[in-house]
Amino acid sequence: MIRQALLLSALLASPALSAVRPTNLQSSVLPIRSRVVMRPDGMDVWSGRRLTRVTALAVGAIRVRIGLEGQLGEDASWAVLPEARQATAPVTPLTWGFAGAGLVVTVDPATGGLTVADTAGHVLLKDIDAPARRTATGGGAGFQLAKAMPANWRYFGLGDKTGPLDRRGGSFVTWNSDSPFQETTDPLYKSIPFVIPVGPDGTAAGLFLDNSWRGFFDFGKGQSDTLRFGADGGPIDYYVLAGPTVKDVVQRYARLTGPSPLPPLWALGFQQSRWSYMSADEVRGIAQHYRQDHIPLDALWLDIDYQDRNRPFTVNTKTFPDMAGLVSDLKQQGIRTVAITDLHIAFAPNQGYAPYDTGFVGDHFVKKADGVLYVGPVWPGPAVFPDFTRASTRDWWGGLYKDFVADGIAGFWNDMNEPAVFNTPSKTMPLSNLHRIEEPGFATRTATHAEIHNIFGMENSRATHDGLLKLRPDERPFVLTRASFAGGQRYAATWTGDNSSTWNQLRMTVPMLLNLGMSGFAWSGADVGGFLGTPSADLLTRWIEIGAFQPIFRDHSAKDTAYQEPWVHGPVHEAIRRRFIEERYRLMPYFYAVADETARTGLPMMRPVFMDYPDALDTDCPSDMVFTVGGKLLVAPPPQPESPGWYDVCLPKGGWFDYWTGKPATPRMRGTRQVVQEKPALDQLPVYVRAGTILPRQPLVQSTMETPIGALELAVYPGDGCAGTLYADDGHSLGYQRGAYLRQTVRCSVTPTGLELRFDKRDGSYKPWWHDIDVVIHGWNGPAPTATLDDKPVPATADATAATLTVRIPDRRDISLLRLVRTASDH
Ligand code: MIG
Repeated sequence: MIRQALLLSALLASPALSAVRPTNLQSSVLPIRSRVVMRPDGMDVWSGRRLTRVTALAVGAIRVRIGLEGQLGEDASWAVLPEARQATAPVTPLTWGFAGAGLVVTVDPATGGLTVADTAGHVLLKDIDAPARRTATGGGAGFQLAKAMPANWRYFGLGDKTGPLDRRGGSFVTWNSDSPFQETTDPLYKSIPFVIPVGPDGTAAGLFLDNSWRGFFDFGKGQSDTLRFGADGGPIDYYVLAGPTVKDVVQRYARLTGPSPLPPLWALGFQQSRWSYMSADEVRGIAQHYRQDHIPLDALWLDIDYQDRNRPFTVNTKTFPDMAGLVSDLKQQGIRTVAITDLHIAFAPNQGYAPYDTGFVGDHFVKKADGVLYVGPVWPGPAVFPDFTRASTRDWWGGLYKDFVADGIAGFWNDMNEPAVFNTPSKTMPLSNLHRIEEPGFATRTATHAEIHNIFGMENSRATHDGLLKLRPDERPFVLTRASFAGGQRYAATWTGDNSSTWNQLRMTVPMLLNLGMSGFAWSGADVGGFLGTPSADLLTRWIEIGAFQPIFRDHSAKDTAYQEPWVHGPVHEAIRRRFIEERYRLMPYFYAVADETARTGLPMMRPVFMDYPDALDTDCPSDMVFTVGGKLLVAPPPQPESPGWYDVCLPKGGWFDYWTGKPATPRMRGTRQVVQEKPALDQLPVYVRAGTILPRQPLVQSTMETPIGALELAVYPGDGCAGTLYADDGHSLGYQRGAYLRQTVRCSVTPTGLELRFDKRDGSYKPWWHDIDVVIHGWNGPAPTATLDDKPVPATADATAATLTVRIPDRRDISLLRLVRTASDH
């Protein structure tokens, strides 16, 4: 035993794994209770009847499937892309294990338990005892796994659960629930069984339990050194993703489950919603108020009361007599319309309600265990529930959008899709209800609601997404879903559901959205101003300030609450709120360039600081409220936003600029940390820019539909690795997938005599709106230099007070060089 252990630790410590000779796997030195059978892409471990199959995948992950009774579950998944599951990687056999996919997996021969390490020898995840065991849950079909939790590791992910950013010490249930929430409410609307363990030096891994049943994750709450997780049924099927960094893990997870696709540009604008604007006239009034007050706005949302008797896919023609007219009038003002379409279909036989009639004829509704149609009460009264796990039902559902699409409605909102059911203690349908599965990889079979529940909302949003794509084949679908599962980011953006108008809940938006972003959902938001209750003037102002830097920026509130549009608290608050919404629009070229990065890599827009600056893991600065936009803008709201006193903001090592003044930040050292102290007045939010950033900005517009007038701005913050990316396309079609985009990197470097700005060659064929570029160099002291663009002189203006230098140049499509040389006397 000891010899074997020494051998294992030597292997794990060895960085040069390729140097390790393949060894005889069926070693007979020790009392062996497990048997390893190598496969070209992994191994099978037999321990008694238990089979553990470990497969190395090309995305840089291993997949572990365990058959406690010798039988593996279906090789199928709602979450993981088939191509990612099927692309396996070759492995190098080791004594009791293998190296492959950037990981080293070893088996404890006594227990069959697995240890997964990286190639540098860091243990990432280690089974405590056996690889899994049965539990009493789910009538004995449940299972549980236990992994060691080293004392100084942190755990992120699981989507928008409540509680601190670090899940350690918490315990959570994965069961999609209609749960208006408070500080510790669990479970919530989405289930994303994905966790990112992170070591103190930033070493990271991913852990994804691919199981749709009711499950749980206990991060050392039950037992402080043990991560326990499991589910009430279904296959034991999980993935361990290689790092080595958090960024790598998030990108691998995106390759496994699909990245959040590029949203339409308008979805990044400011959006106003309410449950509900009760008539077309009221909606027009809101639009008019926005335009009169010059507050930018891109979308207005119609909640359930636009419908006839809360029946999805109907319109109350008394209050909304001309939907197409309303939508087109709003569009004239640069405002898109989004409409809610809940999944529950009114149980209304023989009433000429087409969604029910066609759904019934097509046999599209979920049935009870006895085969009789299931009817449950929701907003329309008695309702039936589409069987979204069937491809044919999703097709039918997608077709229901035909009229709304013809009316020009731009986006759709899938609410209540946990699914929520009224008047029942479980808040959902009976677990014994039967769904039919028609899905490649799965056997065509029925499945109980217990198996399908957590993926039901995701399949609802998939049906909506796919339907919209069929109806408008060249438009990016925009769907907002409340319930979802791992992988659901492929189909829809999401929001955190029913929050409240309290200061605490404003605070909670940050860790919730950060963990959603690390769990694949880059496009997410929390109701700005809070949904339940009425925000004070100060709270709404602060919320708009912070929301302006979060991915989905939508003000929404519940019935029986006061109105919370930006103007409701008078001109002083309105002016502050307007200024922050405007800043969002000025920064739109940067937001959009990050969105392009997200679509290609899976890296979210809103990130924990440590994602780009691992030294931030090492600070003792309060960090749950701090985040970056795309890694370059660091937003540091007050940890006590209701009464900000002085607080420290830790700036990761390296240079930073104050975004608002444009001047270099002047942090003080506190131990090894650089710290700035802040005490922002109500109209201020601390934001810093990383030195070495080039931020694209644009002139103010009232909507992303409006063409900016003037030049594109490139705000240059000199520093190490100085670069920025320009991205543009038409903002709404799929043309970008066929080359109709613009992507261009711009780099800057400080030279002994000044500064140089290099434009790389532009990618893609899209012609942007701008003809000129204003290069604004921050931290420039002294007079204007000699400025030449590809050796031709261009005018440069220095502003001593702002410490900026502005150079106007024509748009640059090709490689070109802007050279700034201080005149000899200024050297
Ligand atoms: O039972 O459609 O979370 O955003 O305004 C409440 C009405 C139903 C819950 C959603 C909320 C929405 C509301 N809905």
